[in-house]
Amino acid sequence: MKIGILGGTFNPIHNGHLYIAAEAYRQLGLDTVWIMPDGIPPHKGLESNVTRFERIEMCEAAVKSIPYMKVSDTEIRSDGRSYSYLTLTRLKEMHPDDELFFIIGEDSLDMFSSWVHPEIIAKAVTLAVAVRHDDDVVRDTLSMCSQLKAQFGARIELLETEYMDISSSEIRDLLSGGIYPGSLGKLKLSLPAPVLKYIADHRLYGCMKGKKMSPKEDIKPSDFPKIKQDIEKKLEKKLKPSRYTHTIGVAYTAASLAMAHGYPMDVAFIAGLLHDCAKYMSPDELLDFCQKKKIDITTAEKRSPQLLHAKAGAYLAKHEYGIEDEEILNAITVHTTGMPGMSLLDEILFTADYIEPNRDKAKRLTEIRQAAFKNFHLAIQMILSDTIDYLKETGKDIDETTYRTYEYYKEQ
Ligand code: DGI
Ligand code: FE
Ligand code: FE
Repeated sequence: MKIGILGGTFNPIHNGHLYIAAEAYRQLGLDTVWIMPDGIPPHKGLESNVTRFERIEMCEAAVKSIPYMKVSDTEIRSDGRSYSYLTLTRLKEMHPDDELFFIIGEDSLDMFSSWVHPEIIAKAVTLAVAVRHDDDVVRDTLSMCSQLKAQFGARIELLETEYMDISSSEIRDLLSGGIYPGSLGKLKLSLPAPVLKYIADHRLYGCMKGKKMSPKEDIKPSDFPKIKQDIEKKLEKKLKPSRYTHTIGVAYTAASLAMAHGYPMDVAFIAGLLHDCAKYMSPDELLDFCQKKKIDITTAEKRSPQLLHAKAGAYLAKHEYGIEDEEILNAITVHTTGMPGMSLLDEILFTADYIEPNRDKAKRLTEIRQAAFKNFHLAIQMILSDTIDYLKETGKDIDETTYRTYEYYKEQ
């Protein structure tokens, strides 16, 4: 087999990386290309506090729809310093009968002789060098190639590529200003859609900074206990004791799911606390309230007004509890019926509401609880399927959104 290996920090992976990988595949007739994120590179620390787990998941999201690419965790698992010569010899030992192509840019070729043990690398792999389509650059690269061939016996293949004006550091800069209409165009051009979604869902690179938690400021770890306490005090006065107990259960379960799936746990906790904050209202009161506040009411909600506690809850969270974070407000809005393509926080809240420890009526609870931490989307699909069954059995009207959400997660 001919295997291409594209190493890098991938912080984050972007379309420039995928382009080079695809050109190597095409021009060299490779069978597969492995995207291999590094551990902590010897020469630089990471500038953002993105974890290796998040970098690898972004890579996985990026290659998901490309059949010939996969993500290799060989290097990222090696703790600490990861020198290319070590990783590449290990890979060669693991695949003695395959031909390995180490894909690098022409700028890295200049540095090659200063890498640790270039002669070992030259033995283990063929270098596939992406060269910008430019006469001067090609000429310089060719002369560098003959030098390296003579010095190390390197095997080198050239890849003709177009220059792409994309860099991870520029993407990080752009993201740190927030995802808003002005930055979205460039971000969409630079990043595969599933990677951009992952970044937004997991709030990486400060991209949600513009969205405030409260009128005052974002939740800082030091503010969290106070915000939590204030909301709890208010809720305890508003809700029946059993509803309050459920609420606390949802908050802690949402925080646990956030830990498991890589979402800020304090944000998930606040969403959990407030999700049923409108539950003290009767169906008639909910209808009244929503009419007064000009919240639109669907036919399904007219027939089953208790569904409106979700929308009314989001309204109260904003106006009574001072929450401005759109992600939290949206998660509350959709917590009862779900929504196709929910955000990570939506999914966390939707699931926490169903599985929190005080719940005991639903069937398959043990299975669903376990799935929620192991195969998240399967858990969501099970919840929707069981909810629809339950609503049918009890002769209740099923909101069209619930159906559409079920169809969506069945496909996932
Ligand atoms: O507010 P909670 O009781 O904690 O939980 P929830 O917000 O998920 O509401 C649960 C109720 O909502 C449960 O009885 C099922 C019902 N429900 C969910 N989807 C639909 C629905 N009810 C109707 N009528 N139609 C739906 O599509
Ligand atoms: Fe609810
Ligand atoms: Fe609830």
